[in-house]
Amino acid sequence: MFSPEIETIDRKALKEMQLERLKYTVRYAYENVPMYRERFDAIGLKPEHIKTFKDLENIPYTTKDDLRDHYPFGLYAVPMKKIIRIHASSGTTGKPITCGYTRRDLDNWSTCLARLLSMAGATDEDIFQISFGYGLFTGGFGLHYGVEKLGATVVPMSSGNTERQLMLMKDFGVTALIATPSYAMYLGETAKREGILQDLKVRLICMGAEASTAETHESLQHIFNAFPTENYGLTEVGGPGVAGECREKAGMHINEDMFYPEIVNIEKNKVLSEGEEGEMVLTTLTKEGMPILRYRTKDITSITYEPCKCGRTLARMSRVKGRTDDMLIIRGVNVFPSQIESVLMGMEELGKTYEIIVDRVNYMDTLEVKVEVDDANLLTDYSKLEELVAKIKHKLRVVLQIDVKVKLVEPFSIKRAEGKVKRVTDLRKK
Ligand code: DLL
Repeated sequence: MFSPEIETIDRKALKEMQLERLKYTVRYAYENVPMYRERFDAIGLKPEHIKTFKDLENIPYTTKDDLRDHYPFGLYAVPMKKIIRIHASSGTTGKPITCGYTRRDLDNWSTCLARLLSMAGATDEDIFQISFGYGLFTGGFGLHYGVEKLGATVVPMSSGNTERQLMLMKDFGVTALIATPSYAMYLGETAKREGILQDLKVRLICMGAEASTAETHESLQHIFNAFPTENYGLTEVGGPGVAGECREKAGMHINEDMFYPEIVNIEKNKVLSEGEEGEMVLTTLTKEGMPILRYRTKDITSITYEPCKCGRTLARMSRVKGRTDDMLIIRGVNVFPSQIESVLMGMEELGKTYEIIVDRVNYMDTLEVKVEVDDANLLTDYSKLEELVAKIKHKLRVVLQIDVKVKLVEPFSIKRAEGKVKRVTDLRKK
């Protein structure tokens, strides 16, 4: 363990530490960030009113729009000379949002990541290839300094150039790969196609930045003969490093000394209990550069506080089911792309890449899934093809309760993503 004193901390002691840090952060944000002071003053709330975890519920949420409205540096709590790094996330629409880090923030950030990598099973003997983009995106640099803090070797490859990625993985004897799940899959299937899988020494795959399913993890484990894990985070609270899986793969341990998580039902404005599914809301506990109170992540998950078999006492969040804004409503039925992925990735006749196309025809929503077959020969055998389409449709119907149109296409015919993958095209929005 990288920080055993924190990772196995007695929960009562953790709660005390969190409450103290929470009170400090609330006061710090109030005194140094005008937006928070104005919000508190508008409802007559003072930092000293926050005495318990329950009191936290009186603080209004912070949203992505708040970050956009204060672009670029309006939410920073320190003068710019104390900010030594800036990252940003563009999202798909609108202005980017930024996050500013002080020296201490960067140090805490790399500690968070070193912990997550170590709980995933990495040691200082591993050689990591980082295939997340380096740049304003938090993935590349975030993981980079985490690997260095762990004392392992970094190959700062960045994203793209798949052939070269594989060449270096082989030549450098890379033992641990860091990538999005979709890019890890692309690397795996390309290595398989080129017949070099047996030359790779990858034993660990650390993924993050996009949703994945148990079936995707199993496929990757099978392809690389390596242990897949994932970690979670977002630019608004500093990037990756919020939570990650240990070897038990029974949820992602949250770095609770640095982040205070709540699971909230936003419509009812209610903080939910252990095990209940809702939106993750995060408050930073140690951030100097840009403290954030009650950030609405839009990510749907749940939390358990049960101690883990690995010996850690840090709470665990379940795999993210999806984002509230990624949820599709098809003829009144809620559909998460992750439900479709679970079905497709669990079928060995299919390849690992798919697309979801939503449209409206004659006032009716339609959902089409386009997926690659594993073996191109299947596309020439009409009866087998029909049979497979029917099987997929049936499985999707069982999970989604709606009819889905299925189109099977040739292996490698769908464009691969090198960073975050975009699987859904919603033509209704046009
Ligand atoms: O994706 C930070 C990150 C980088 C996390 C590398 C892990 C590894 P953003 O670009 O701001 O930051 O996107 C944040 O990505 O709100 C989730 O919707 C999604 N996301 C991140 N990790 C996971 C995950 C980075 N493990 C948004 N599972 C978040 C599902 C994830 N979704």
